[in-house]
Amino acid sequence: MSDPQAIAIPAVQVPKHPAWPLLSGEEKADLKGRIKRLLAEQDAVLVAHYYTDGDLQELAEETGGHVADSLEMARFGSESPASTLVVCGVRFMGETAKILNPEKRVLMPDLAATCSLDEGCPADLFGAFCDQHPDHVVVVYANTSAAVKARSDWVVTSSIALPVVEHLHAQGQMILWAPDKHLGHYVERVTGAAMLLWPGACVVHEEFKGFALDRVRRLHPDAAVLVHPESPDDVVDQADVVGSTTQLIKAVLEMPNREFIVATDEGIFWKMHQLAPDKKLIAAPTAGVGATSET
Ligand code: CIZ
Repeated sequence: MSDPQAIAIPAVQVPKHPAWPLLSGEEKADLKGRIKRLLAEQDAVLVAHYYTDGDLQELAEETGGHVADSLEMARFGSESPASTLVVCGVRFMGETAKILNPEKRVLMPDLAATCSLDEGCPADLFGAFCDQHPDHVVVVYANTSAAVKARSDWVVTSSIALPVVEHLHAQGQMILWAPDKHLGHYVERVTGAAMLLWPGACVVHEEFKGFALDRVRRLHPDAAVLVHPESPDDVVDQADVVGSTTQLIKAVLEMPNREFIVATDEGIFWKMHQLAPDKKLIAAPTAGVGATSET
């Protein structure tokens, strides 16, 4: 099993979520009012990821909570005086909040919300793989379970992966990277570090197709292409900016272009629209419908 390509990672099951009824404006306002009251009563604060539904992001901001990437969510949770953190995101984000705030109560609205990268890297298989490469320093992406993080030497998010790997590479360390092979490959290309890559991938980003993006770019020649590095190489290769969610939002704000083709989960459009309402956002093409977190 020392060849990463030989690792049979489990097929990722997209969990069934309850189908929520579409609420009328009045029902939604009512529900929001109840949630606001409960947050206040329970000394709780809402922390939402950029990939969640816009209504949740709005509610987080209206109630003194925060909308951010996983690193900033964790930081906000630690700095908040609230004794309960309501983490709106996938399971690893709730786990990270609990690791950093063991004394706080951490709640999640949907415990079935998970991440295919996390699901595709079970701790026992991963541990066995690490054991076969004791000479490698283990760097894992934040999108993993607490058990996988516990087996690692370093934990990174997409916003800090490059400087951490650059640092280890400069020290001459051999690196084992998990779980996202596309992000790992991107990090290898930028840093020049050759890493042993766990063969996982994100079901959302893997849907983006290079040939289809090429066609959309021709239709929008003035649009800047923003790509998350969990995407396949032929998508990353067409990017004007490759970056984490926070870096892509910053690009929409700071670049002079009026149009952007965005290759990451469409949940991010809420924050991009909020900060740059005059800019046109185009979802990067997939083989099917646009990308959104199915897990
Ligand atoms: O670290 C995060 O929040 C994720 C999942 C993506 C990103 O690029 O920020």
